[in-house]
Amino acid sequence: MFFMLRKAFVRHYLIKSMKSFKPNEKIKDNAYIGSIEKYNEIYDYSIKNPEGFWAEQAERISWFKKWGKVWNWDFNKAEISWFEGAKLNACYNCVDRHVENGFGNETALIWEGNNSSENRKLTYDDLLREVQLAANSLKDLGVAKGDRVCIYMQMIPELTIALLACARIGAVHSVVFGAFSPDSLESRINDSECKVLVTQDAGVRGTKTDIPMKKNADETLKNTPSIEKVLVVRRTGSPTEMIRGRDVWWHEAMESADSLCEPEIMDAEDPLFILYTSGSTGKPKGVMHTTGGYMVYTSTTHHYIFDYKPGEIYWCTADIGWITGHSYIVYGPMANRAVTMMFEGVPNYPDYGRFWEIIEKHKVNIFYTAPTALRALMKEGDNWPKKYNLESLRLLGTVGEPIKEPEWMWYHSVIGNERCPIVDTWWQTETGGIMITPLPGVTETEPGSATRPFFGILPQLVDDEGNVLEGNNVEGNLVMERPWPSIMRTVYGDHQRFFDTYFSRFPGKYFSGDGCKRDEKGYYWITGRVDDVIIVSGHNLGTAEIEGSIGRHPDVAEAAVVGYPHEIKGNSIYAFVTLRTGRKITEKTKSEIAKIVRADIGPHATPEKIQFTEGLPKTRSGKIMRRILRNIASDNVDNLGDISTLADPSVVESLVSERI
Ligand code: 7RM
Repeated sequence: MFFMLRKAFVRHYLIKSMKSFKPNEKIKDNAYIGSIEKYNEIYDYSIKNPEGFWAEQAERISWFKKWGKVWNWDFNKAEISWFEGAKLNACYNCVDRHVENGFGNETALIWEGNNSSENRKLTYDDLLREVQLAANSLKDLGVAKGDRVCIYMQMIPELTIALLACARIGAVHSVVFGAFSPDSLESRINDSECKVLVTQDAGVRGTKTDIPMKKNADETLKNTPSIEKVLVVRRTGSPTEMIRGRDVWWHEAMESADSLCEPEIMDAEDPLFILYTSGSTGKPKGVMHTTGGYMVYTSTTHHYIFDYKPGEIYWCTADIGWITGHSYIVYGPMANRAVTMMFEGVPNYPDYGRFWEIIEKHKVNIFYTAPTALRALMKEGDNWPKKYNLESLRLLGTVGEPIKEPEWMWYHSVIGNERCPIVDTWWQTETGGIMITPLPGVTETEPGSATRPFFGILPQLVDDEGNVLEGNNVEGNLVMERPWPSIMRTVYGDHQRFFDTYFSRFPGKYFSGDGCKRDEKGYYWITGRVDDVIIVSGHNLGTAEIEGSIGRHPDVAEAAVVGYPHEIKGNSIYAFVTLRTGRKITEKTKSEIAKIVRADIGPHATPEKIQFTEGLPKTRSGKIMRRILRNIASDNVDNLGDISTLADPSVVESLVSERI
């Protein structure tokens, strides 16, 4: 009993902090919003008159033609549109208009290479020139409006240029994270039938100076019939096999391309991009975003949440392979004419001071990173950040998973010198932009809480039966009552799956898949996923995908995968594996399983622990009860919860005693 009480207390303590931090006066005086009263006033207006509010915010975007109706939606059919009939171009908004307004010689992009000796700066003029050449290069390869282009690259300027070039000609980009394996690349290309692949000869990251991107792609391209051409950026100059008639060097294509390319006139609801994210079945979902609402929402949120002022240096450390890079390195900041930074390397190369060195070198003002990076850096002690001058920092942000008090406090005191507000931003690939967040100079923050909804966002907590939990001090499933401009529009090629995943669990509402608590102040505290997705170092991994991969080992009968807390990665993967009868358990089996997962999905999906077991805890209908496995993996075995619905409760005993 004492044990259970203590555990409950510890859990409560971890989730609910006692600390709170008032907005700093200097920030408050200069902030766009600057007081809680003003936030409340605008928030109330945005909820009472959403169409009026979003029509006003939409003015920050340049439209070739305005919309008829601001929104149309029916969550019961998973149908949503914003600014329908309006015309715009995302690339024009991120580049051309800044040049037309006389800001062409201002910096658009600062690129910091893996080694600090490698730097590039592109002005908006430079970007306009490069983007037009790249857009014409794509056209020369046969890409037309509506075609899908897969982009498989590392963090180099050409990646941003490739995105904007697609947007310019109305092609739909599908960025595949550069560390994904050839198999993952293959299924993503085939799912959306991409016509062209843009990649690079080799990648450079940390101590790795020759990541064989093109070679990986070639492996994939044996099984991707839709790909007609491959555009290859030269990054390292490594020997690269080019296939005649299919592969084209980026620099050669750019040389022969026409320098003028008019931006395509797109409808607000024309697709802008597809980005794959793991789901609870093995097949990744192609999250599809459209143009108008996405541009309005990402630019509005970037403006208010990062309180971005002209000339400030803004650095989001995410990879453009994830939604955070799409929305808050490229589209949001560039629509706002920000100076956006892009970093090719990793936080621990050449040493653990790399982030702080870059902040000092480029005088970064706004820094947006992930809790997993903070934990890894915090572990190495305060001397690394203390070696550098971090006085340029004005605002800090986090995203990707719940941030716990120790790393929040470290961020606040050691990095922010107790002077910088921290915006803990909750959102998803599916939401396109930040949904729940503090505002600088406005919100009193508490470590671990994303605090309050952004303008126009109406979150709700519901219990498992869908009953709305009113008032404060409640905990349940996080849903949204209404759409916002950047909500995804469909799962590419599978609208039924879009409906089933997000709108069927709680009819008439968007279900985030996250659990959440609303405290006595009305602040939101995300407690983590309630479905079968594990977040490892900020990467979303579907349990089913990993289980499917483990199952490919010839000795494996069945596998169930869960996450358990990990000091650095946030969560680590624990695999429970049943072997086929008569197969021997050996260390070799373990390493082979790990190898298969690494090859199928990527290194971040490799199980840290593998436990062989005679059986898995299943309900009578055959559904594995992952809740029990999660408790075992987290060593939380005193309180496994109700096991009476199991088909065979006796399996639990051996699972517990043989845990690793
Ligand atoms: C932007 C992004 C989405 C999932 C989401 C949450 C978790 C993200 C926070 C967070 C607590 C946060 N897109 N998550 N941000 N949890 N506090 N500030 O990460 O599609 O890759 O992941 O990430 O579980 O549902 S994502």
